Amino acid sequence: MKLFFAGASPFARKVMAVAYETGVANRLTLVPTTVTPVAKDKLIAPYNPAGKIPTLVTEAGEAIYDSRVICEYLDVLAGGGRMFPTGEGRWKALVLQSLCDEALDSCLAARYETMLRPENLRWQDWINGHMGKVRQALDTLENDWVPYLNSNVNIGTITACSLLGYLDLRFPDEDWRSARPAIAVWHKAYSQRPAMAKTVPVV
Ligand SMILES: N[C@@H](CCC(=O)N[C@@H](CS)C(=O)NCC(=O)O)C(=O)O
Repeated sequence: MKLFFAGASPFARKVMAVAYETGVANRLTLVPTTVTPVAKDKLIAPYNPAGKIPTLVTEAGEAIYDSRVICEYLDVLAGGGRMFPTGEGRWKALVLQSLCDEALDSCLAARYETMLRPENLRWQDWINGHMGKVRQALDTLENDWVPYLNSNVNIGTITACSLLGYLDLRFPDEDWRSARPAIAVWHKAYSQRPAMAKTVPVV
């Protein structure tokens, strides 16, 4: 299987972490690429009209995207039910994934506004609005999710770790730890898992 990915992408990190957790990483051939909304990779477009990474091409040549779908596909390939709990437990894991995916979408929206948009067109209210959503998600993690984070390993916790790792990489001045000591402790410990240690984001 071919995975279009980037070493700094938190969404690609989710996929690689699931691949390591479930033991299918050796079935992936990684195709490094750099994409932004204004610089597409023409190799990805035939598979994913959005042109985003991660995009997976299966052994049968089928395209699978986005990260949520790829992660679940890999979990099923490995037998199912490991990173995506079945039964009642499924919903908590998926909601945690969505909480953190939404925050990541806002991180990217703020980053593109800062890094990509020509300086005279940048809109500070847009950046503030998106970073406000990120901070709200972090507060929700700190206030509501710590017992869950401390006692589960699944797609939700992988996504939470990817979010916090991405903040450290791209928003080093965002002091997310000071007011949120419990998720800071969790993140430090969870980052030691081989699946997370092997996928630390790099530029
Ligand atoms: N919902 C998608 C989001 C993927 C995403 O935004 N990836 C970024 C890189 S981290 C990207 O491809 N950006 C290029 C673009 O927006 O065109 C997922 O979960 O895979």
